[in-house]
Amino acid sequence: MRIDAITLFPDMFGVVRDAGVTGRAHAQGLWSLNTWNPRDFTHDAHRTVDDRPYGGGPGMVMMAEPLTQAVAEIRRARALQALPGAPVILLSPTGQQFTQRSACALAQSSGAIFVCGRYEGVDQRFIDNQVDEQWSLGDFVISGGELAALAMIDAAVRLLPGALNHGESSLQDSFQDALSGLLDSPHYTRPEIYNGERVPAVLMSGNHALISRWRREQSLRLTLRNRPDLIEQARAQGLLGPLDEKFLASC
Ligand code: 9D3
Repeated sequence: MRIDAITLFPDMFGVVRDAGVTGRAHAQGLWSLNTWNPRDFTHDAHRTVDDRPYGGGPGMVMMAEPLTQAVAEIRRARALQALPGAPVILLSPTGQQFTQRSACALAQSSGAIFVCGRYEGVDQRFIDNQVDEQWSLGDFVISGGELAALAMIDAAVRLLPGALNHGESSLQDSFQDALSGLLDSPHYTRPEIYNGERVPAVLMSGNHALISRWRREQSLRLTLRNRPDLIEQARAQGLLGPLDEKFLASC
């Protein structure tokens, strides 16, 4: 998977390229990353990438020309390596919300060209002519597209075959667990007693049927409390059995 990112802050991408699971996957050659600074596609002395909004209003708008030139350069670079075309994805607070489904789709593709906005937004003519999709991280405001792109890259890369150790299963994660559709249950490790608090006895019992049922009930309780929408979804998909319903009724 090849990721290209157009960004005024290329240093921010060092984190995902160099650290943790995504850093190891990068070192293994499972994915590659190239950053492109719009300032390098300007021609004026001040290397201007933004200007004031027509019609007035606060803040600045990213100009179409440097972004368009960057996309053209990325397409040339990809073609030179005989790589297939990649969608241009603008990170935007007005985009479609990114989900685990989006992460799976990205992980199964040959990559994407991420455009990270800064300031108030991007000239609409660039969006109309160059952008295939717009993705948002969720309903909150961050200062630019970079942190959103980093989160999305991380979410996709960890799904690449070979990215996780055997121990680090992505299958049991919340949302990824296609079988349950519930949030993950709590975890405990050594010591057995910490600050006077014991690990739940069931986890020490060696009874795996009992442990499974306990984890299921913890998942149900947590999901009901924090994400009742996911309980509804699981119910609609027929993922809750009579034992689950009985337990939920007792919560
Ligand atoms: C008052 C209008 N603001 C929109 C809510 C202006 C504005 C704020 C922040 C315009 C752009 C930004 C920068 N944010 C992103 O580029 C961004 C983002 C986000 O803020 N939230 C969630 N996902 C994303 S993806 C890119």
